[in-house]
Amino acid sequence: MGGFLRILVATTLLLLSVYSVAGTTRSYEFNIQLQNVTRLCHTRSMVTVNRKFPGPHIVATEGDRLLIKVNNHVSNNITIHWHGIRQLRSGWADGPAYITQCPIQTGQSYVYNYTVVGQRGTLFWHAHISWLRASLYGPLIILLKLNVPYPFSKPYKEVPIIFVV
Ligand SMILES: *[C@@H]1O[C@H](CO)[C@@H](O)[C@H](O)[C@H]1NC(C)=O
Ligand SMILES: *[C@@H]1O[C@H](CO)[C@@H](O)[C@H](O)[C@H]1NC(C)=O
Ligand SMILES: *[C@@H]1O[C@H](CO)[C@@H](O)[C@H](O)[C@H]1NC(C)=O
Ligand SMILES: [Cu+2]
Repeated sequence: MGGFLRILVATTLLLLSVYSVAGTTRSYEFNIQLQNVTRLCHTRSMVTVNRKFPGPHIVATEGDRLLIKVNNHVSNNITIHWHGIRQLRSGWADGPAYITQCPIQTGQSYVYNYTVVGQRGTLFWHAHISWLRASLYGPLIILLKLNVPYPFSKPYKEVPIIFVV
């Protein structure tokens, strides 16, 4: 292999490894919609994400960037907060209405854009305006980087459980 080609290959491998350390981008779409939900024989019309209650799982690996596009199709103003995520230089993605952003109004969209740095485990996301968190919430799971072991023996299975009080 020629010297130049060898340098080119080495540079490419270096760039690839830097890229994998920097993490990937994961995109989600949250459609805020009304949905009839039945629990214990009673049916209620509720504000939901993607017609699911609880809402969808967000899954990321430590170091990833998350892009979550929220489209508001209901008459309420909406914001979503990523509970426990340290927003490093991305405060406008934190979610509290009238504190870090104006609410997403009916028919409008907003892209929450942030990286997950130095954190792992199961957190959750919820609405951060009025009482909408009563039906707008779901798990936010941050996986360990590849080849990083659990700080305990590897579980046989993982099931997210959300306690709402
Ligand atoms: C919920 O149920 C009511 C009554 O059956 C119906 O009028 C309404 O369209 C339903 N809403 C949705 C979002 O399915
Ligand atoms: C929705 O947000 C807008 C902009 O902040 C505000 O003017 C309006 O009063 C809000 N609507 C409701 C129902 O809170
Ligand atoms: C997300 O934020 C990064 C860093 O500020 C920026 O480079 C990128 O363009 C943003 N992406 C979107 C879709 O807003
Ligand atoms: Cu919270």
